[in-house]
Amino acid sequence: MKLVIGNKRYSSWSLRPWLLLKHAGIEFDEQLIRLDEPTTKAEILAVSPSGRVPCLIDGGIFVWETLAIIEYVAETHPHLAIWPRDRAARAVARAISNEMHAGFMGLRSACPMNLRRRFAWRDRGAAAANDVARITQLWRDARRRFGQDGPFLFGAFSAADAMYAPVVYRLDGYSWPLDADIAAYVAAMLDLPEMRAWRDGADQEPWIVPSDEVPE
Ligand SMILES: N[C@@H](CCC(=O)N[C@@H](CS)C(=O)NCC(=O)O)C(=O)O
Repeated sequence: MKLVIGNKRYSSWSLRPWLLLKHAGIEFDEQLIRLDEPTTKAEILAVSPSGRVPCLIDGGIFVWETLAIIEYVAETHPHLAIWPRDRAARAVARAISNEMHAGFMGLRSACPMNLRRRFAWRDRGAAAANDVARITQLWRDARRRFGQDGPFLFGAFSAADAMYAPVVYRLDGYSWPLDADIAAYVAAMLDLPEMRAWRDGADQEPWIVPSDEVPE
């Protein structure tokens, strides 16, 4: 299996399946295509028909779109609890993962993922604040209903945590003020060896993508 990803510093979509595969202990090769270069589009289109990363390649099978990749991994590794085993938990995990995939543009555009910078707290606008309010509500709800057996949204780490991993980096990197229960979840995620490894990878990248740099 090969996972094609973008710059670790910026590519929030690439992080999600990378983290999931690493945390599950699934072996894969990694191909990084540098974003925002003159050759980027052609290089991505050679593997991903949407022209976007991530893309998972398994033999002759090409899977693009993050949630499709996650479902492919779950289907090909049924012995692993990629999604929670409990049906009610799994339904909520899929719902909140889709909610992440389809939305939260306020937060995503006001606070792009940028692992090489830390920002002091300041108001990032109503749209971002509304998104964070909704995200923290759904995290709290998942933890309260299904999180008894571990520090993650559904207790054990699952695809839902992978889907929200870039939000964790954003809340941390933009110094967002957090209630204690949400701060504990963020800390548990940041403490994952795979989250540290992704950040280490980002630290080694010299490349800057100007459109992803927020002026302060
Ligand atoms: N809906 C896609 C979004 C993928 C996406 O937007 N990827 C960005 C990088 S984070 C990308 O490929 N950008 C390159 C480009 O547009 O040229 C998914 O779920 O995978």
